[in-house]
Amino acid sequence: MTIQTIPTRAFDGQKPGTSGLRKKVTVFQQPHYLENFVQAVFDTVPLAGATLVLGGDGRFHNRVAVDTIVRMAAANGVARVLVGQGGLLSTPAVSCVIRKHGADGGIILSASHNPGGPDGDFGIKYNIGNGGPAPEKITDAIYAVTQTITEYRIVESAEFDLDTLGRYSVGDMIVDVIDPVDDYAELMQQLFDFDAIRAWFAAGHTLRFDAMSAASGPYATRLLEGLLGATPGSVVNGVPLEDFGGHHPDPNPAHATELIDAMRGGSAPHGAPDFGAASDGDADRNMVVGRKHNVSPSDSLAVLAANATLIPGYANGLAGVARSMPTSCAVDVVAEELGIDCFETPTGWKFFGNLLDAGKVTLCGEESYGTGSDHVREKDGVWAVLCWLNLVAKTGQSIDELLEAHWARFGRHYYSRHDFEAIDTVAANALVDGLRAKLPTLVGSQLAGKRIALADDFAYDDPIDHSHSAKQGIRIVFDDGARIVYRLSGTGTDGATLRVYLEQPERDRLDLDAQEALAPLIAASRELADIKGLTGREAPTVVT
Ligand code: VG1
Ligand code: CO
Repeated sequence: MTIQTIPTRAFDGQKPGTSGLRKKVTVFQQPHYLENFVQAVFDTVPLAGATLVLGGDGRFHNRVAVDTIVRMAAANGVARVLVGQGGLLSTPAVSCVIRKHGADGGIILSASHNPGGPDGDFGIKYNIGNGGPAPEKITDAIYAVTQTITEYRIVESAEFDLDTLGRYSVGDMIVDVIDPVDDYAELMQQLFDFDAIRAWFAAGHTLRFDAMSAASGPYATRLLEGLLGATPGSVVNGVPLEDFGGHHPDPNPAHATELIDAMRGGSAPHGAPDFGAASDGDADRNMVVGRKHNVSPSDSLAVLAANATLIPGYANGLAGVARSMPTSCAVDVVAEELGIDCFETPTGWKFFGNLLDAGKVTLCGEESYGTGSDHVREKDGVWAVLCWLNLVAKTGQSIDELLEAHWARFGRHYYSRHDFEAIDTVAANALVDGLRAKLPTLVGSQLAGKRIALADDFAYDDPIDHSHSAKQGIRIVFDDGARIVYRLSGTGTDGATLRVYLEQPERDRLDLDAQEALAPLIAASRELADIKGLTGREAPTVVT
């Protein structure tokens, strides 16, 4: 095995965003582009002699990238690589495998909910030994290396069969091709009441899980149809495709329309299923859908927190909970009632890692259809669906009944996110700068018929490692707890995406349409930021 040292030149813009480095496939196909980033990881994190987990969501370019990374790992002295068969490992499965096998880190190949295929997106992310996304300190260091890199190391070829389970040698390095589902399925069986869920299915209840032709398919099929006895065919779009069937693998009401139609009774031959769910490209997001309601992710976190002790893995209660800043305060109300801490972090799962490691929180979530717990260090789509199935099976209540009972007890936080995608980057920055400039004048003034109580640019001081993260989103909070939040996306690959998050808490009026309940805030959010004037956009491209 000859190690080659290949001269290279730095590329601009290899800065990881909210969740790794995401670019168009065509950008990743440039010679040396992926290699530079991977070498920057090896130069930043000492992985000589280490065990590394490797896999991706199966999108176009996944297999090419797996081969390159295995050859670079061998050249950089890695001792052992655990790679998912076919190059497939969901994001939560990577986290699970890192933890279970005591690996030193992992590389995940995914652009998550972004579309795939030759014209779609690709991405790469480094996870640390706790199984979670590398914190900013490490991603900043990786980025610094990419700016000055002059060479990378690689071996010419790696002889192993990615499609056949087993142990291979690549020079001195071991490559273990592992079943992508086994470790994850075993962990799920430790957390949930499989007997109760099995009995629920055996009683004739039905489920539709839309894997959106992405990574959750094999996991959902094994667990739901295989181990839990859901009728074969309950998992739809269950085979991962390189282009996700041409769809946007994003489980939200805008992109999982077939599922929503089925749950409203539209296309199902025997009426709507009892339980609806979907997951994203790399299986870390989830959407839970009842016959009547789509469960908003913020509500999902709150309902799970309130009922966690019904799930065996959480029977002893929760140490605390955490939510990203734009996520609604529904879970805060539950935490207060339970007498546990509730942490507010910046957007992105990496900010939950320290809190989870320190045992300060058990559950965490984001408004972007992300929910998770201390069982791994990533958000976890199939896990969230099993949580809800466990609650439904244990209580005998439907998704809609659980949700309505929750609102009746704790009040309802009407919530919506309006995205203005692919807007001009200069205009987007001007909009945010304009809001920042206005902040000092806002407190005490009236907007949407209410008084503004707080207006700031959210900053976070990590209570564990004391790192400081500034400029994490503009918050406008009203006297009654309503909020408007603005931030720019850190995962897009086309211009800029402005996200406007809207929240209105209500104690008594519980059955309004969310967009109607939020109408005054929506109008105010457009006016305050002059969205139309600065971006030319009359309306958002996606509403969730
Ligand atoms: C988005 C979401 C954020 C999530 C991130 C990664 O980031 O808002 O909550 O953690 O995607 O999710 P941004 O910066 O575009 O708003 V995943 O499932 O795409 O890895
Ligand atoms: Co994802």
